[in-house]
Amino acid sequence: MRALIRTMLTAMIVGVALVAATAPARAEDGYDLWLRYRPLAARDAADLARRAGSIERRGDTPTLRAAADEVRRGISGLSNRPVAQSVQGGIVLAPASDPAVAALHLPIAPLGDDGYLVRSVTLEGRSVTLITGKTDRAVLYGSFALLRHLQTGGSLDRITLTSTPRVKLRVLDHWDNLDGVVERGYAGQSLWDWWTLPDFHDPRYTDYARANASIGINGTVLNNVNAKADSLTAPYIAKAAALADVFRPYGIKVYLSARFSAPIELGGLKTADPLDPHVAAWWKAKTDEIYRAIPDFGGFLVKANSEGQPGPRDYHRSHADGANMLAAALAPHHGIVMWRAFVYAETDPEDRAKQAYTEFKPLDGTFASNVIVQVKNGAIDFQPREPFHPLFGAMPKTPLMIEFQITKEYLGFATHLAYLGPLFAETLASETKQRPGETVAEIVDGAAEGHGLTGMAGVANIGRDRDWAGSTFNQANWYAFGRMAWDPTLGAAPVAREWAAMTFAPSPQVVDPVVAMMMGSREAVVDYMTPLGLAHVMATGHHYGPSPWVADLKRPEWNPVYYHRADTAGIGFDRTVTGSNGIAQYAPALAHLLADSATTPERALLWFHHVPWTYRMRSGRTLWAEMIDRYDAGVGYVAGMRRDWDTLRPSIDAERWAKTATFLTVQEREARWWRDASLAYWMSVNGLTLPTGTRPPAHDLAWYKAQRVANAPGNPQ
Ligand code: GCW
Repeated sequence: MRALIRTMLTAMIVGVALVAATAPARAEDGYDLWLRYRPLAARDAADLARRAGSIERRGDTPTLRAAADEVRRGISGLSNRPVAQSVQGGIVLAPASDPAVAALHLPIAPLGDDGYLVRSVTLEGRSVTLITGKTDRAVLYGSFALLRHLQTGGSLDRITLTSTPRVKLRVLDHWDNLDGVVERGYAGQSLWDWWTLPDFHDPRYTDYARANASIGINGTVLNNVNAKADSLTAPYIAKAAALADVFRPYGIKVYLSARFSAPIELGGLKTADPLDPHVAAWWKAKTDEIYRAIPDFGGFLVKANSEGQPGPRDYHRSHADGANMLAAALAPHHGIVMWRAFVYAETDPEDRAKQAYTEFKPLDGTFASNVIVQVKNGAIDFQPREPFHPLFGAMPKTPLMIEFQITKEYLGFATHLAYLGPLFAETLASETKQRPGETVAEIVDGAAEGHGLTGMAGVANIGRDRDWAGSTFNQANWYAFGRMAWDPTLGAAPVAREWAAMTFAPSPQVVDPVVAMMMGSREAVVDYMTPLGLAHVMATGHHYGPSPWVADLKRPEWNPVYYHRADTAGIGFDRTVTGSNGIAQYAPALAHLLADSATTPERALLWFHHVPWTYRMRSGRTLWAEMIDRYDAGVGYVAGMRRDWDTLRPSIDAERWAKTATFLTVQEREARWWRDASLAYWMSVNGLTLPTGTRPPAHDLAWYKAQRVANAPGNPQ
């Protein structure tokens, strides 16, 4: 009996010890993002330790040091043992110029500057895993690729990993104000503590750079496009320079949003006219000053003549005049201008969706060679779903970069789970029909038109929240943006799989259900907010919650009724020849399809057509019945995600599980709110009833209209 008790006790102690050995050493609060490096299963960890017992770095640059530090951190964590740097490592980081690497005659040339090769080789008589590429930066990217491989279930056995980025500028746009408020930010205050910069380098700045480098991001615009001239003053240049110093080893360049009227506000000039020589001289001097502090400064991002921002149109000059003037100041330093095409004017009665094209298309071919025009994914404004912007494919002589919004201004802020990979992928895979088979991705990566300057920008969702992005699943959107900017053809599901394996655990029991939840989540948001091509039906100002009834705002195109045009007869914005003829901005072959509601994809029906409530859908249902079905599908999907997440509870650490579970409860409640408020309003317009069996809205329309969301985050006052 005693012996039995002793055996049981021993078993219990061993059990406790085993649990302790496998339990995460650090709290899982989301801070580590997808770079958690938690121990692999015992056998894999031992195998890794055997093959990667030490790490060798050939070269002593800040970038190589950063890369080797990351590999050491990652391998130590995954193998659950300390890993040393030594002169003879199982993993060797070396640029291709290293004589021993050069002697291997590896296919480095096609990799370009940033492409990497990770391969099992025999180097000077030893079997090693070599991480190499033309530049130190490529070695850094290769290091992260190797760690990703190991975190997602790969081993070091006969490994070959290689990839070259298809897009040159892979940039995060921070809409961070100098007072710490992030416009459309739902993850707390700005990461940049301008007050303690340039002296204090918060360790988070380094972790931010690590995270970005791990997904290939190589640029960051520090301040909001609704810019203050102050960011161009000497003290703020010094602060930006301090950040640039932290980011440089990670291959990340700093850019600034430039306020077009800065020569007046800072320089005391009477004008900001881009053709005025004093204005040009002011910008040249200012640019030179920035480069003295930040020798590898990336350049300027400009929002001009849009939503109250100053710009060249104030002086009857074109957007090209404005962009080219800045480009001339930057050119000697190899800097670039990212000039936004997001323009529309309240004085212009033209369909808002047409205005950017109307303004920019005639300027094709007139921009300086270091200007890239930054075009939002859709023609209105980061809605849950928009058809691709008609400028893609329509300005063949001008490099265009695409701008996505990673922060979820219109998709439920931080609380709603909406994986944006499918949104990015859907836009990138859209066929322009300008030339046979041409996709938006091929415009963005330069393949279609042969531009060398290419780019993808994402409006960041990062703040000072412990988990950076406001929720674990929002981290996936940051991750997906970076991965798809590196390669726009990767696909949303493979990227989600990588992320889920790294963020939670590499087992199919976790990855499969998590990815399944993610993949339908954005469509669910579309369904419960803006089904079948609806857009811009959200509440005023903060943009949270439904308000399709709003009709009294100053500018016509700020009102939801402008977009949905619902009346007793039907709903939708007629962009055919009988309406705004917006479809004519697309290639003729596409315009031809969009001209007819029957050949328009149903997901974009109400974007292009005003159709009767009784319109027959492909399902055989009326439009009205189909809309109700979509709203219900959206709400139902969220309820399903909540249930799926419940079943994952044993596999996910407590803190991250609980926060997501709570957010899913919020999302389900709010999906219902969207559905019910929308249905109540549509019924007040169309006078129709709900089909039998349909759940009626929980309240009457007056109740929904009376709802107020106070102090919603991210809303510029
Ligand atoms: O979506 C709108 C946002 C504004 C933003 C603007 C833009 C930075 O509501 O907050 O301003 O787009 O992209 O410039």
